[in-house]
Amino acid sequence: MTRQNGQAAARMIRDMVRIRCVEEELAELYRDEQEMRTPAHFSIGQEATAVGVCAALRPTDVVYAGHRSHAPYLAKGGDLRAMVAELHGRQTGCARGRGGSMHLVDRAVGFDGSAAILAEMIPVAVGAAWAFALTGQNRVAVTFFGDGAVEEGTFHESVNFAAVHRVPVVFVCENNLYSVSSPLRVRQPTATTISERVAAYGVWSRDVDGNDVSAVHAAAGEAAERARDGGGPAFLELRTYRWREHAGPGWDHDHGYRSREEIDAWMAGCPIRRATAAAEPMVPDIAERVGEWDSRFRAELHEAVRLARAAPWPSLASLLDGAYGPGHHARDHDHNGHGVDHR
Ligand SMILES: Cc1ncc(C[n+]2csc(CCOP(=O)(O)OP(=O)(O)O)c2C)c(N)n1
Repeated sequence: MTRQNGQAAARMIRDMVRIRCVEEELAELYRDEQEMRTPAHFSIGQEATAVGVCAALRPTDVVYAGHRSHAPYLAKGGDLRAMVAELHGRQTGCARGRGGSMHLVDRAVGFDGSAAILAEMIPVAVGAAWAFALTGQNRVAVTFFGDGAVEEGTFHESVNFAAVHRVPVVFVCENNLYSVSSPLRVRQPTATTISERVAAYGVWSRDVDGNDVSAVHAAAGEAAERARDGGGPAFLELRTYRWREHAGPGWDHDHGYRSREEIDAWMAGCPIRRATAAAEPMVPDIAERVGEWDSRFRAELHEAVRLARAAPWPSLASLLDGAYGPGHHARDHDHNGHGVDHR
């Protein structure tokens, strides 16, 4: 085991700890106050998927996500303060306070967007990746979505199109076994897995332990490099589990749609704990470092919350900026919020 491997493992653990700390602190604030009025879908327990995949990408690659977007946004390097301001509806938010938790974006780091409509960003990612291929850019697009999004027609259209045109896109399905409270077995055929069905399109497809960050990283690296080298699209089914309720900060042990034993078993397989144990031989002080990161990231989150609360709301006059409709013209903004008028 090399020092480099140890450093890479430590970086991924750090990034997972950051997402865990940020989300746990946000969940506490959600529960105790009413400052953030956007529905939020936490990825607590699922951190290895976003971190393992994004660690395998280049800064010039782009990522899209769905409603459960905090983790991929942060893993791709999205600005934490802009995310927290967005959750507070402020002008300084990454979507200028208009999008909330499910519409994060940070184009400066290649987190090109997320949206609340299931599977909506999948064809967008395919389009972006196809443009990269057509213009000879050595970049890939990655799209995160849940097992529920696989039931949308546009998912199949997108996979079909990407397969036919050998589009450099990586489809990342975070299979956490549930769509809200419906288990996978009542929604999809049980005789085959999602990755097997996608393989039937002729797409390179892998079934991966999504709570093993090294396995996710290795599979994503292979997927991205194949796509980059003209090998066409790739699909990853990452098996993981969300610890909290579908939307919101609470636990749902008593809701009756999944058993206490099942939740406990998945929590015992915590991706951060597993990665830390695996890294110990290479990085003997890893547990100590995790402790330091833990306090640092919780403090970082509270500073971001303090800044967000002090930030201005979007002005009423700017309400229709960026919107299309009768009686006004589209007005786009670049990433820094400077208006670009197309009139
Ligand atoms: C087209 C569409 N249908 C229904 C919904 C409502 N909805 C929001 S999240 C969700 C469940 C999604 O499950 P999955 O894709 O597995 O992702 P997870 O929440 O488990 O991460 C549903 C049905 C929606 N947002 N969009």
